[in-house]
Amino acid sequence: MANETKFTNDNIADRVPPGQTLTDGFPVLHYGSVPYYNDMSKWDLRLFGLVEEEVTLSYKQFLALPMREFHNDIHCVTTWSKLDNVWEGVSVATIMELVKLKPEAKYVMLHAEHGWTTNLPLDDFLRDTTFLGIRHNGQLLTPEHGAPVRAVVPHLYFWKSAKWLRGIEFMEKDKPGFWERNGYHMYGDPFKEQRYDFD
Ligand SMILES: Nc1nc2c(c(=O)[nH]1)N[C@H]1C(S)=C(S)[C@@H](COP(=O)(O)O)O[C@H]1N2
Ligand SMILES: [Mo]
Repeated sequence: MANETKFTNDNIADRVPPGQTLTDGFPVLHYGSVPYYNDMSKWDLRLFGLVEEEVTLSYKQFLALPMREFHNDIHCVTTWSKLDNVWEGVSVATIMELVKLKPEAKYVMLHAEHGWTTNLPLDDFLRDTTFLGIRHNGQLLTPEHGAPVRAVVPHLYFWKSAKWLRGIEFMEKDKPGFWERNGYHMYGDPFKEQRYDFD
């Protein structure tokens, strides 16, 4: 079938988690200030922690990785959901070809600009729906939405989708990231409404 998508209109209700409202806009939400990169030679992406050899990718090296399209729905903990996003980015499978994980690695910390972090289990990071995005709905990411590269982990609340990604750390034990230290849930499944640490 030409133009096939994963989604059909008759299952929209199933795609909206409890307590969420649909938006056609694309709200901008983050803590702190938006980083603007004028000189891309200052940007890199570090793969570190429980790997045999640490890898640092320049922006040029990152852009040379194979990219593909991803279609998903996103769910923000502040109760908006946005369906049918079309992204372009690098799959996690492609990223994982660059490093050899040590067997103890069980969790991931995503590191963003200004020291912002978010944590997730390795298996969630390795899902084939998780990716590092550079484009959203046909446009390069704007600085506000995480340019040049953001993580996208669509099956968890959108705070796990680190904007301005600069590092991926592989860890043995789970550790709270920025919002997780400030009352948000360690895992954040929108369909289970895991919003806060007491949910
Ligand atoms: N680096 C960084 N990434 C971040 C955040 C942040 O504060 N810093 N906020 C998260 C939260 S709470 C949300 S809801 C989404 C919002 O992404 P958007 O502004 O593109 O909609 O980014 C997530 N990624
Ligand atoms: Mo959020």
